[in-house]
Amino acid sequence: MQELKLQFLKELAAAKTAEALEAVRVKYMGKKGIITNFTKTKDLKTLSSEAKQAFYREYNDLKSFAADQLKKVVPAPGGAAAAAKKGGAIDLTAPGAGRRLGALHPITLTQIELEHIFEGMGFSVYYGPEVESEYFCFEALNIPSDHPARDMQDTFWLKNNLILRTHTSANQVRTILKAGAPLRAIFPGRCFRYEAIDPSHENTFYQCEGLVIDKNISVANLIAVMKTILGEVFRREVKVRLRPGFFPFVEPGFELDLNCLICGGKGCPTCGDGWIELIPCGLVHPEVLRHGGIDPNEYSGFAFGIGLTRLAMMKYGIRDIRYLNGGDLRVNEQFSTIL
Ligand code: FA5
Repeated sequence: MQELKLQFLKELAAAKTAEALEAVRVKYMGKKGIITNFTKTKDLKTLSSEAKQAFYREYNDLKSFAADQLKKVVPAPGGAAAAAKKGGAIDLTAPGAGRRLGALHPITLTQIELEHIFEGMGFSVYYGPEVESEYFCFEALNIPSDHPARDMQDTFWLKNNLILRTHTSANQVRTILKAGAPLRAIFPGRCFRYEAIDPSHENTFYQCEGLVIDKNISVANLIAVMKTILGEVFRREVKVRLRPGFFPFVEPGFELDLNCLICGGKGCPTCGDGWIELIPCGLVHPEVLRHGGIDPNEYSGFAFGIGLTRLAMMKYGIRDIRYLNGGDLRVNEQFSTIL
């Protein structure tokens, strides 16, 4: 449903005329629309009653969300003619009702752009759950409960022992189990950490994980993909540095830092020392492959975790991460013409 929602939003934002908006309405919310008929395409018989309830709750939210979005931009059926019939004459001198078009959030814009670039390179896009189990977030990634690496990501725990995922890496083993090998996938999404907030740290932020599993994968493949992505996103020469980094689910592991585009590398409150930590990465640890049922003697792979929120900041010159979650329309409205 997340995918469907994003697809709907993309098409709605791309529709620039009344006809195009109406076509989007019919496609998704018309009598034979994709959202209207979404439940018919799913086999719900096997679901437990709680799962069914959760499914319908999410579906109803999606329907009202789509209806609300459409209400904002699609004119009422019949428009002025219908109004004239109902209430008699219309005052043609009255000011128009005005139509305030919304704008996609800069993080959403960056996510859509990354999805397009990766899809062009043969990657599939998966979205994992934000409420996650300890197993997929840590254990399956070679981080047992007593491992000091858990302290690197301060975790929000729920009362039922589930957690808010601290990183999109939580989707690695889930996806391997679902899609098997060979695999080329990205998983963009929201992550949560109990963090002290500053210009480059939020408690709620986005990452875009990437995972490639195939035969004879090496660090050279990883670097080639990283270079291509940064070239496509920034469309200009950017300075990066690669240094060793430790993550229990990759070996070897690296930190790819971007020379700060806010200060040009001089050092500023956003980056500190002129470099911004952007894409940790490395070759997939054999233990992770084993958790996914893959033989590490046959397959190898690489993984990376793009700091999507920070990438949006660098791309659009946003110097403080707090602007992005602040809900100040003056920030968002600056992006209304981009797509
Ligand atoms: C991780 O989360 C690893 N899962 C990344 C990874 C994936 C490594 C695959 C190896 C292989 P880290 O904690 O460094 O790593 O976060 C990754 C990126 O997310 C950071 O470089 C940064 O850009 C972004 N990030 C992390 N914490 C925050 C935060 N509090 N606010 C904003 N962005 C953040």
